[in-house]
Amino acid sequence: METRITELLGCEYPLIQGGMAWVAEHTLASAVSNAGGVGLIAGGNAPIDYLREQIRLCKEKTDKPFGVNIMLMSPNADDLAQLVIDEGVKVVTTGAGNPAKFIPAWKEAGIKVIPVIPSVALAKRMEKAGADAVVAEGTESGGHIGENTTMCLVPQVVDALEIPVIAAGGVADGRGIAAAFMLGAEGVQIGTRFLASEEAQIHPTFKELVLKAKDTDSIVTGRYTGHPCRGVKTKFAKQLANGEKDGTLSPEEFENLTVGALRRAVVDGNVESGSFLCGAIAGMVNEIKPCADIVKEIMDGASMLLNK
Ligand code: TUI
Repeated sequence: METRITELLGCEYPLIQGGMAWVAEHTLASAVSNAGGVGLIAGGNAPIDYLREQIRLCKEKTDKPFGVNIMLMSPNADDLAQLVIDEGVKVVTTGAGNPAKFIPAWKEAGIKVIPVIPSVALAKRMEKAGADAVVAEGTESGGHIGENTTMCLVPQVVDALEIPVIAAGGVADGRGIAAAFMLGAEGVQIGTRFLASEEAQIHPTFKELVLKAKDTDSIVTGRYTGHPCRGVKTKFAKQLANGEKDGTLSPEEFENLTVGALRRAVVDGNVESGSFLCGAIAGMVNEIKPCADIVKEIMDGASMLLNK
């Protein structure tokens, strides 16, 4: 399935793995790359020395292209922007901000630059700034999200840009890819499906929550802080949502409760105070498999539908 994305990234399939903070480390990223997609290591808020090690370990595990996701709200974003150049990373995606100031240096270093964007306006700014492609991320996605849905956002971004568009949000099988392609996307980004992979180095409780989730089991919290996030509707997430709704939690109290909550979910499996970020498609994820099987199954399904 060749598109401008497979050509741009030098991969077999037009599929990149989501840059999930605390989740996307070298074991997962290399497994997705070895399966023919493009795996990503997530920068999140992690220290630079840890990320340098992750990049080097990933290179040991795969000779296929892989990338790094830079979360632009991280205090380490500037250092990570330089690290990807120093370490010869081939692909960079960005999230939670506008990466325009970094793009010239990344292009100079030969890096393929793919900002994740939640709106047409930002997509246009990224194309002007020199991005090679964009990920148009619908509100169905896990983690930090915008308001527009994948179904509405993707075709509008496709119409507005010349560069290729990767669709994200609500894609977890071949039907999702086929649908994204019908909207004009030339690739997909998939996150939630890989939470339930053998290689995902996350607490078993997190995998269980994803496997058990139904269609209505994700929730968005934190709109009033300016950083809305989608995750599993645990008791803790419902408490946050209620506090936000009825005004019993101020934005400051909300922020205090959620500091470190991603780590508590991913590393500790702590359901009392952890934020288990995942997409609205979690209800469709019912089995833990190796990444190679997940990628093959998804791509076979997509090919079958698109060849019909
Ligand atoms: O970035 C993500 N998803 C994330 S980041 C994350 S870690 C985090 N922790 C606490 C608070 C916030 C994040 C967990 N999940 N997805 C890509 C994405 N980017 N979604 C939305 C955006 C975005 C939002 C605003 C991109 C650009 C943007 O631009 C604003 C501007 O500066 O113009």
